[in-house]
Amino acid sequence: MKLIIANKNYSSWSLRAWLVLKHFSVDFEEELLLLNGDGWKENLIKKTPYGFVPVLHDKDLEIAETIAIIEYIAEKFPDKNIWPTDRKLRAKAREVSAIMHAGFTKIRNAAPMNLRNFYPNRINIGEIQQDLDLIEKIWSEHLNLSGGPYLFGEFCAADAMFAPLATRLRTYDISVSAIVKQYVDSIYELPAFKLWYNEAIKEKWVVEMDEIDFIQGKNAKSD
Ligand SMILES: N[C@@H](CCC(=O)N[C@@H](CS)C(=O)NCC(=O)O)C(=O)O
Repeated sequence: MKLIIANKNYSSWSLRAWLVLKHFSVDFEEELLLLNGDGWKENLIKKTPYGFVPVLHDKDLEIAETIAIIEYIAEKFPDKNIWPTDRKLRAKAREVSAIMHAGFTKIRNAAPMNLRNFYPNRINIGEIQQDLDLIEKIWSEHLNLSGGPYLFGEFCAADAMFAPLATRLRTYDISVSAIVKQYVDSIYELPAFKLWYNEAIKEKWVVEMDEIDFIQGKNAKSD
């Protein structure tokens, strides 16, 4: 199996799929396509079905879209318990993952994943408050029910879906409740996450459109 990903410092969707494969010890190789440099988008269009990563290759099958990749892995390896084993919890894990996949656009746009940097006091909290409230609600509800350290107790696909959001809270030093902060710490403590993170922080490529200076400059211009 091969997973096509992009820059580890910036590519939040790549991180989600990669974390599932790595944490659950699926045997795979990876290929990294750049989100920067001349012709990066043309290259992505050439090498992926829709011009986006991640993409999973399993022999003659090519699957795009993070959720579809995760579901394929969960089906292919049912014993790995990529989703919670309890049916009701599994439904809730899929529910919050779907919310993540379709939403949180305010925080995703205002505060892109940027693992190697630390940018305190840069985000206008008012602009992302709605998303922060949702994070507090979803994470605290499930952490209180499960007792942690992950949303449904053991790490599962829902945690992989939320991992990039957790990193944004740290990168932009966003103040959160104790239970949410503890969850962010648990993501950073996951061995699979550490592997990705240690490679991400060594990367030197800059994806300008994902840098806070660019985003805030751009916003200022369109105001
Ligand atoms: N809905 C897609 C989103 C994938 C996505 O946006 N990936 C980013 C990298 S994190 C990408 O390929 N960006 C290329 C571009 O913006 O043209 C998924 O769930 O996999």
